[in-house]
Amino acid sequence: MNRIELYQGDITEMHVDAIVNAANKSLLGGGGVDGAIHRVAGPKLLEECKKLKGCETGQAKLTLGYRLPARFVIHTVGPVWHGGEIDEKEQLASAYHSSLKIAKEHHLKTLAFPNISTGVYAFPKQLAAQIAIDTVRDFLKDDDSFEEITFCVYDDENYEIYEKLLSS
Ligand code: AR6
Repeated sequence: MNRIELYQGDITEMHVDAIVNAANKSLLGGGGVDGAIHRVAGPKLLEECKKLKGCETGQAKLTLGYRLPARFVIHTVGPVWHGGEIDEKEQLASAYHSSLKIAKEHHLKTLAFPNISTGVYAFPKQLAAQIAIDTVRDFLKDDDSFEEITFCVYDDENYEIYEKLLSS
């Protein structure tokens, strides 16, 4: 059974147990997918985020989803791309891994990821997709708790990259 799916669209509309947010270390909102998630979830999400006291790069923290269709939001912080020489690849893998781990700890079955770090944080899309897919596939090898992990892509370039990689 293939438990990895590809979907193109707005992650804030997804009916899953949790959506992952590509946040920054403050966890106090921002632009991109982070801004969209806070807009749809409403002000209670920011209230809860304030209590979390931030998050390190590569780590993840969970909140409720409030007005989102998703029950929970897993906020993770991807690395800013600086050329690839300062552990960006490991940090991106860690952001995916930490999100999966916290989802599993909370017995969540369905999870959707955006393309972490590939917007404002400028991580090369092809490399980011390879790391995302490898990390999720690796996690699912020893796991039977998830029903479905969806890669939610927004732009056509990421859609084409994921479509190719997932079929190989
Ligand atoms: N649904 C799904 N994907 C989306 C959506 C959406 N509604 N909106 C954008 N994307 P980015 P980062 C895609 O910049 O690079 C924020 O200000 C987008 O096309 O949101 O990790 C945070 O607060 C791209 O492929 O996140 C941080 O400061 C992907 O989401 C910083 O940006 C990630 O782009 C994080 O930068």
